[in-house]
Amino acid sequence: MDMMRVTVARALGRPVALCDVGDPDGVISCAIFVRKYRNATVVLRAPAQVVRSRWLKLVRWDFVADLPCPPGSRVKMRADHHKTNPPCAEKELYDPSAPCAAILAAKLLGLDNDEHVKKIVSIAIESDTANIVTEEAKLIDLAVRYSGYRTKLRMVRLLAEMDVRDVLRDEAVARAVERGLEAERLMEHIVRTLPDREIITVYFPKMKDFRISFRQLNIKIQKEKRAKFINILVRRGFRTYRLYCGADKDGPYDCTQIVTRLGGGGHKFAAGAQYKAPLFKPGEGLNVFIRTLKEYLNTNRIELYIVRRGPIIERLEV
Ligand SMILES: [Mn+2]
Repeated sequence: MDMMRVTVARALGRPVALCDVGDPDGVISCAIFVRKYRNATVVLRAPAQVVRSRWLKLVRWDFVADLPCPPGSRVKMRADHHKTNPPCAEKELYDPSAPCAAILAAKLLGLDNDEHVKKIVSIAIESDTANIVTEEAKLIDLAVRYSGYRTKLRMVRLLAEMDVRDVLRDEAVARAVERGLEAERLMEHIVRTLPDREIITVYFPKMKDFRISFRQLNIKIQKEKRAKFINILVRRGFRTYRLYCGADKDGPYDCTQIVTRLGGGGHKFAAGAQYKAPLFKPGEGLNVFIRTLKEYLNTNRIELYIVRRGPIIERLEV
C-alpha cells in the first residue's frame, strides 16, 4: 500500500517523507513537513522496520525524521536526535541533546517561527521527554499510541494545518483517544490490584481481551510498586506466547538471562521473547516460562498473578 503511494508520488514529482510511527514526535515531524509541502506523501515506520525493509531503501527520500536512513538509501534531509542514528543524509539537523526530532525538523524546514509549528513542537517535546503536563499533549499522545495506521496518517495531515483542539475533535482521532483512556484506566486498575513485591510475575491467558500496551504496563508496575523484577507473559495465540521482562536499574536482576533461554533478546533492564509451545501441548507455554524463571531465580515456588477479562485477577502459587 505504502509502496504504491510512494511510487505514484515519485512519478508525479511530489516530495516523500519517512517518519517514526511510534510516538507523537515522528507524527509531528512529518506534519511539519506536510505543512511546508502540502502535496507531500508520508510513510510512517518503526526504526526496526526501516532497517529491515527491502523497498524503503530503494526510495530517494526528501525527508526522514526521528529515524535512521534506510540502509544504503539516498536521503535529502533528515532531522533526528537518537544517539544510535548517526548522520546519513545530504542535509542533516542531527543533535542527540535535542528534546525531540520535531524541533529539529522545524528548524531544518525553516518553520521554527511559525506559531502553529511552535505549538505542535511543544507537544512533541512533552511527549518525547516523558514530561506530559498539558491536556492537549496527553490526548495527542494517547491518540497516536492507540490509533491504527490510517488514523496516524490522517493525524499527520490534520496536525499540519488544524488547531490541535480541532484535531482532537476529529471522529477517528477522538475514538483513538477514547481507546487510550480506557486502556490507561485498565492498566491503572491492574497495577493497583497487584501486591508490592520485589518480584512480580503476571500471566495474561488471552491477549485479545486486553487492548493495552504490555510494555507500558511493565513500566508502570516498575514505577508504582517497589518491584525490581517484573515478568509479564501473554498468550497471544493458540501456541504463541510473548514475554515482557523489566528489571530495576539498581536491582540484581538481568532480563536477558530469562529471554535468551526463550529465544528472545534485548537489554538487561528491558527485554522480550516470543516463542511457541509444542504443537500437541499448546498450553505448555506457561510451564515453559515458569520452569525458566524458577531456574534463573533458583527457587521452586513462584507467586503468579493471572489476569482475565473483567479484569479478574487471581493469585496462584506454582
Ligand atoms: Mn523522538
